[in-house]
Amino acid sequence: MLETRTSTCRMCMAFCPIEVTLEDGRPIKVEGNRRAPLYGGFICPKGRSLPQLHAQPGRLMHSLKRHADGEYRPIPIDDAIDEIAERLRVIIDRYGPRAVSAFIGSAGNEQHASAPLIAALMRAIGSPMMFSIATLDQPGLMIADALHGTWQGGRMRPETLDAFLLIGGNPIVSKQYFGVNPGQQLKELTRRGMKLIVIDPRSTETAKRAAIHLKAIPGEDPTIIAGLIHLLITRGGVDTAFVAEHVSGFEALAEAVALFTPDYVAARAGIDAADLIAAADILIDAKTGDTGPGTGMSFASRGSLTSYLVLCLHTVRGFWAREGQEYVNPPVLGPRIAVRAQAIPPRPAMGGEAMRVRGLHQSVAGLPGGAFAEEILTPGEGQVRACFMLISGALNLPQQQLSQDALGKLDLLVTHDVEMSPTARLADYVIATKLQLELPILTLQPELARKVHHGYGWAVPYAAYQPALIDPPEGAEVIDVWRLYYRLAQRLGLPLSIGGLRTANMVPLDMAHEPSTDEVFAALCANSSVPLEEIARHPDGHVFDEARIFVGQKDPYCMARLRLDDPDMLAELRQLRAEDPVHRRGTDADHPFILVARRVQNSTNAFVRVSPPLPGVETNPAYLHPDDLAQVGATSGALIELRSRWGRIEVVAEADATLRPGVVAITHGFGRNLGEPDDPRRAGANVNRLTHVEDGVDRWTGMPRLGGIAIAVRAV
Ligand SMILES: Nc1nc2c(c(=O)[nH]1)N[C@H]1C(S)=C(S)[C@@H](COP(=O)(O)OP(=O)(O)OC[C@H]3O[C@@H](n4cnc5c(=O)[nH]c(N)nc54)[C@H](O)[C@@H]3O)O[C@H]1N2
Ligand SMILES: Nc1nc2c(c(=O)[nH]1)N[C@H]1C(S)=C(S)[C@@H](COP(=O)(O)OP(=O)(O)OC[C@H]3O[C@@H](n4cnc5c(=O)[nH]c(N)nc54)[C@H](O)[C@@H]3O)O[C@H]1N2
Ligand code: SF4
Ligand SMILES: [Mo]
Repeated sequence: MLETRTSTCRMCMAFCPIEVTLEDGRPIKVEGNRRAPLYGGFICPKGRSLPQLHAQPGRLMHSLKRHADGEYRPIPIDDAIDEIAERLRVIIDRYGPRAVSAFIGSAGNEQHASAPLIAALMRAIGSPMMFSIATLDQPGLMIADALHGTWQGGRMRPETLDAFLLIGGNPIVSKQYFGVNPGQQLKELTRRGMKLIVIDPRSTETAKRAAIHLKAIPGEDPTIIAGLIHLLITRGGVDTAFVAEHVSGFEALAEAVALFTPDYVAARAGIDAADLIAAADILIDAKTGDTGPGTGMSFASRGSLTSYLVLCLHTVRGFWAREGQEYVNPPVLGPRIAVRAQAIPPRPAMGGEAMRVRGLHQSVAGLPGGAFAEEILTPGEGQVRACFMLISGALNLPQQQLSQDALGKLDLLVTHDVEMSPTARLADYVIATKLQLELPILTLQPELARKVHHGYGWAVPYAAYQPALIDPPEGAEVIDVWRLYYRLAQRLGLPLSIGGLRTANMVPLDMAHEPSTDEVFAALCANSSVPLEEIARHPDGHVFDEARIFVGQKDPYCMARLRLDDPDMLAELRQLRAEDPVHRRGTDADHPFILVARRVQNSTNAFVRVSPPLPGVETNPAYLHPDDLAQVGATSGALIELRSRWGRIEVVAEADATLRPGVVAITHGFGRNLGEPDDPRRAGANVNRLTHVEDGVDRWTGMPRLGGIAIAVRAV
């Protein structure tokens, strides 16, 4: 029997609406849902490959336990949970709650209730040791929000923008910013007159649409942004009325950026001074504008400083929503809010749990993920001995050797997966989980992410709920991830409360009768702007006009101001201005190239990939400019060695004329564990063998460099 049902792709945060053709209950075809609003039927090859993914050989059908001989054997889920609960109890009794950790990553894309439930369990245990991959992504955005303050009225509306400044991001591939059908959206916005400015060492798919592309040396983003602010100030680009009413510290900022003259910035960042001035003039001419810092600027170190300067630029130009504008990204699943055209004042960026290593500390962005491995490896009181991994801990954490040593030292490592991934191959227990079409979907993840990163979510009140479309394969024992944490709490006699979009208002879960996933969603969305039943009445997803909000008038008693002169930030900027840039970069005769990260269309991080692979992700090649490739004596398809000061990998080379010469780009989330045979042509190579937790550490977030790394390249 053939039938067509609607759902949503969760292979990345774009959450594209899809139409799934089922034959006898199995998916055979996935297309974009043309009846759905906003997306115009767009999907990408990953979405189209969902039927293949759900029929994948190698799918984990049962949970696994590693035995003393190192072999994994199936274990009934309830036995696994009994055993994990018992081991947890022993660890907590002997070492205290801090010995239990969790690490949350992108697994929540697919399993929306997983992160809130592990958070609830950690709270119930009393452990503060919950790490999140957000501190190895763009955590500087949260630091900057804290130290600069935020604008209650939010951003300017995308469809009204005259200018958009993108700093180290590539939305057409990543869907971070303009996530809804980004190619089409950018085409329409630029046709309407929006001028795009892109800072990127690569002529990306997005940079090709830019009015100005600053093809800069990686890591020079703070230099360039400081230079742009200086030009705004000297060329009449300050929104003086806005600054007078809502801002403090203008003079100090103006003084700190004064030395960032166009000639200095151009020489240091390897760009043309005329292009920098042209970019500034676009921003000055723009009545409305927005900015999008991406991973490129963050990975190259100093992500917090760059993010802070980007907010300063924003505020100097007055690029914030004014009274009467429709609020961007209103809550639909979260409770209705009222917003005004006024500042929310700065607050401290640091606070919470102290790490036992390198003086690192919790910040508003969370516990520093860069300290995770050392917290396991460093003996003494408080040492971490158990971990629940909701991420690819094997591949995506910095310094693979260190992370793998740490994971190997744990008394208890639990992960969940749909395949025997590199992380699963290190775990004591692997809980077999459902795949996305076997799960209900709610647009919770993007709405939550939006609270800390404005590159996600929807500018209009869009939401969707669709039920699970298919059953797991016959004979499989697979669960929704959240049930693991719920049942562990039951075994340990701990009551759980959850609060996803409303943390101030915790909802207790019924611990006697296991709820359905829909009931957990309902608890997470308690007091939602639009009732979940109403959302579920729209199988194509819907824009809920009743959830639109408008920016209100400033409270006459509001004294809050956005801050341009945070002393630590301005000190860091002065230090940058005084340093030797080449020394800072670490390039020399032995390490003449700079390695950067890049994402590719057909793979999301280390997320399960179909086999045979989609085009372009058979492996993760190292992209080099053709002249650089010729210089190292290699050709596309040949094996080359990349060597940093911390490690080496062998990878397939690929010529890419869009790169700035001297820059090598590679995608993360490939390769194998150390000790397993390397196979760069089929498994790819793990770029985190070239990173180090103590390299170029951001003082606020503890995040090490994941890009902008000096390396050597040679033919193998
Ligand atoms: N298809 C796909 N989509 C994804 C993902 C994926 O793996 N695949 N991952 C998701 C995740 S987890 C995230 S965080 C987002 C990230 O989203 P983005 O930040 O947009 O990620 P990228 O597409 O890698 O774009 C980063 C860009 O920064 C440039 N760059 C490198 N170094 C520098 C530098 O020092 N300065 C500047 N200015 N630019 C630099 C790179 O050339 C690259 O074009 O994407 C998400 N979406
Ligand atoms: N060098 C370098 N390092 C990076 C990056 C980089 O560009 N360069 N990017 C960083 C960024 S921005 C991010 S967000 C992270 C991304 O890293 P992660 O947050 O790890 O994201 P994924 O790799 O998508 O996570 C998918 C993996 O999670 C595991 N997993 C755990 N639970 C489940 C589950 O219930 N279901 C499924 N399907 N899988 C589960 C599986 O091993 C699966 O392969 O990497 C970071 N690390
Ligand atoms: S862009 Fe592709 S992977 Fe991302 S949600 Fe849409 S179809 Fe899925
Ligand atoms: Mo990320």
